[in-house]
Amino acid sequence: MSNVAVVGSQWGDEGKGKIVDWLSERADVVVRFQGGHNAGHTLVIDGEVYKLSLLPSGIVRKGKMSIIGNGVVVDPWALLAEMDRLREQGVELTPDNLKISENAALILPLHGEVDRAREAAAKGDAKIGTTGRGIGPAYEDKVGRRAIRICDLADPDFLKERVDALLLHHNALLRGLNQPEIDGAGVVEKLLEIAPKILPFVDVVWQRLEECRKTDKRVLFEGAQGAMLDVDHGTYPFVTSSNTISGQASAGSGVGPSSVGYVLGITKAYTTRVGSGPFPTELFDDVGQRLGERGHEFGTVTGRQRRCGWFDAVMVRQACKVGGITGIALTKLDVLDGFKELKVCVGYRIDGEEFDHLPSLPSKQAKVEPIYETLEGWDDSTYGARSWADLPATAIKYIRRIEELIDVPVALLSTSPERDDTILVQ
Ligand code: 2SA
Ligand code: MG
Repeated sequence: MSNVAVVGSQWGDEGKGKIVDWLSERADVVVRFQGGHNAGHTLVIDGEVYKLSLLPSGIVRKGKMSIIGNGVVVDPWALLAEMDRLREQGVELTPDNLKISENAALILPLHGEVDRAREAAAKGDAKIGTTGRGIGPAYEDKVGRRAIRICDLADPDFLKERVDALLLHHNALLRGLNQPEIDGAGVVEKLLEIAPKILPFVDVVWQRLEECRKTDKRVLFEGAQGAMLDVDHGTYPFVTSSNTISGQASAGSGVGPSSVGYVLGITKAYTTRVGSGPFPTELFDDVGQRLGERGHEFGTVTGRQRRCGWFDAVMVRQACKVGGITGIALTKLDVLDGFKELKVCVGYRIDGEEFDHLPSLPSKQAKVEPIYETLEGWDDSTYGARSWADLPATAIKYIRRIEELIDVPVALLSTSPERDDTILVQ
């Protein structure tokens, strides 16, 4: 196995957790390179359920190194709480198996407050439907060059200067809104309180990764969210605030693009989305409801019900191209068991004009009418199938048609949440 990047090819929740776990068993190092605790993966190992949000999935396995890369925004309190939870479950966390990049930006309590206040103030369609974790405001401060970074925790005087510079910006906004200003000394005090718990894990991550390259260690880059939530390539402004595509694995951890290796796009056999924004194949009828119920489509982070619809081959093809996806892992095929017929979106119509891609203009995205192709369904269960021969012929046809439409091969097929129910496609 070369290095592998695992990314979502739709709007997140494609089932990355299971595949990442499956691959992390075969990797030496697992790296998160974007997002923050807006991600949520549930891992089931030997009957024990682990809920991960910020920590890389490799953390629950012995002998693996887990890395939080510079591209991640780190809420240190959320991180410490997650570490405590895992320790209670018997997971060992030491500076040997967990490394946090010294140049990662922090999420502060004020970021969560700004995130939630904005969402509360936004009217109807303008709500993004964020996870309320402060992700957007934290990335804004990073790009605005006023973020507090992990390394700043080691220098109290410098930290104080940085907090003052940050609050110059935030307090000006609060004054304009007639809101009470934030006291800088209080922020510094809180940060210095947790600094001793975080600093032992801080490291020069790019050097660790360079050592891995030299010693042929296998690295797994663990993406969160999905391509259509990418801040550049997604359904902007209804996106998260980081680049979620494979290109970010390089910049968000400090390795060259050629070190990223194989790009595995996790792809659900239908489509779901949480939060607002365009969704061309969304179903508002009993079919959509059935997909949601059969697929248990509720978010791991916020528990929100996910919107459901048919497979959108136009969107996944676009995700595969912008993210250089080498092969896909197709998940949750069994949710489609028992449908008489299945629809797959093969093109878009906007104001009577046909499109082979999703245009960037939001007013156009909102008007997309999907052009469907209808495929025959299957009666037999595909749940838990462990070989190609266990699949109904029409299910194989469905998979082959998807490959053709997205122009990328299916490399893995996941047929249940169990790790062993995974078919490697040759
Ligand atoms: P935010 O909080 O600023 O990132 O929210 C902006 C939009 O991004 C959406 N979003 C997500 N959508 C699906 N899954 C997410 N996390 C996954 C999970 C983890 C994963 O909860 O299981 O798949 O890696 C996630 N995170 C953010 C959010 O709904 C807004 O539309
Ligand atoms: Mg998820």
